[in-house]
Amino acid sequence: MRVVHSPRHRSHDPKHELADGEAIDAYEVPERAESIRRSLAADGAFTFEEPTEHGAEPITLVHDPAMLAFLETAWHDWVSSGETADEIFPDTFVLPALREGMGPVRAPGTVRGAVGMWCFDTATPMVEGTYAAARAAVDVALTAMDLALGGEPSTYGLCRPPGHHAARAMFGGYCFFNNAAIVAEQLTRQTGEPVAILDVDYHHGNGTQQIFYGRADVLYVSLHGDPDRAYPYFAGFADETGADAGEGANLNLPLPLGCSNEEYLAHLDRGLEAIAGFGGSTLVVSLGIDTYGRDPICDLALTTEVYHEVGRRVAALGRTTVVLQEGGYFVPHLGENVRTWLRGLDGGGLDLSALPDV
Ligand code: Q9C
Ligand code: ZN
Repeated sequence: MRVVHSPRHRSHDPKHELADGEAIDAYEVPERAESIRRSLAADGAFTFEEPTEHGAEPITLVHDPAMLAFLETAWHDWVSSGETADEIFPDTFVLPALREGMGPVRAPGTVRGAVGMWCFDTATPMVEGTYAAARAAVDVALTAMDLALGGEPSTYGLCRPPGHHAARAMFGGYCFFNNAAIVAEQLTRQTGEPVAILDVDYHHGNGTQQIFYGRADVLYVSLHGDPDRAYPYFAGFADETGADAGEGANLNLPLPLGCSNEEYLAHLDRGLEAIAGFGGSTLVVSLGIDTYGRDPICDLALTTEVYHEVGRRVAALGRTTVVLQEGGYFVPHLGENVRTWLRGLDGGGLDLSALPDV
C-alpha cells in the first residue's frame, strides 16, 4: 500500500492542553505520527512518498476563507503584537448568546481576542509551526486521494494534525483543517459521483458532519463514544440524520462505555450496510485508533486484533478507499494498531509479532 507522509507535521509541537483548570501535557504530539511511520516502514507491504502541494482552493471549498486567513497569519500577528506565550489558547469564546439581540460580531483586532471566534475548545493550541503542519496534512490527504484516483485500490495519508473536528468556520479537538472533508469534496468534484465517509475515530467527527449535513451527495457514517458522555458533547446523536437535501445521508452510531470487539463489529456492520446501499465508487475513512482499550483519553475496550477485522470488512465493500489518520493516543501501540488495520484492508495477514510488550 502506498503511504503519503510529510515530515512537516513535526512543526506542530504543542506542549499543553487545558483540562480541569490545569495545563496538562499535550496528547496530540509528533511522536504519534513517528510511531505510525516506524511501524509501517518496518513492514515491506508499505511504500512511502511525500505530498505534492495542492494550494488553498481545496481548503476554501470546505472552510470559511476568513478562518484560513486567521490561521495563516495568527502566529506572526501574535508575536508582532508583543505576545510572548509559546502557545495561543482562547480565553473568551464568542458563543451565540454573547451578542444575542445586539447585532453582528465584530472581529477583534488582536489574535488574543480573535482566536475566540474560531477555536471552540481549550485543547487545541496554535504554536509557531501549526499552520505549516496543518497545510501539509491537507496536502498529504489530497496526495493520497490523487493516488487512489490514479488506480490504487487503497491508499493511506498519515495526516497530522488530524481533521474531523474542524467545521466550516471553526477549529478545535486537535484539528485545524478537515482533511477528510476536503478530500470528500474533491472526490465529488473530480469523479462526479457521490462519496461515502466512514469515521471510526472514538470521537464524533462533528466538523465532517456539519460540513456535509445538508448534502445528499456525501454520506457521513460515524461510530463513536456516545455524546451523552463523550467529547464533543454537542453532536453525534443517533437522531441526527441530515437536513434538507441531506436528510438520510448522515448516520451516527453511538457506542456504549466499555464497548467490546463484538459489540463494535455489530455497530460497524450497520454502518457498512448503509455505505453499501449508497452510490459511488470511493470511500474516505477517518481512521482514529483512540477506540483502543488502552487509550488514555477514551473508554472503549477494543484490542489490536479487531482492527484487522475492521479493515477486512471495509475492504469487502469493494470501493476505492482513501484512509486518513485522525486520533489515537496510546502511542506505544499506535503504529502497530494502524499497521494491523491497514493490513486487514489490504489483504495482509494478522501479525501481532511487533506489538511492544508495554
Ligand atoms: N479534557 C481527536 O481524536 N479533549 N480529537 C477533550 C477532555 C479533546 C480528540 C477534553 C479531544 C479531541 C482527533
Ligand atoms: Zn478522537
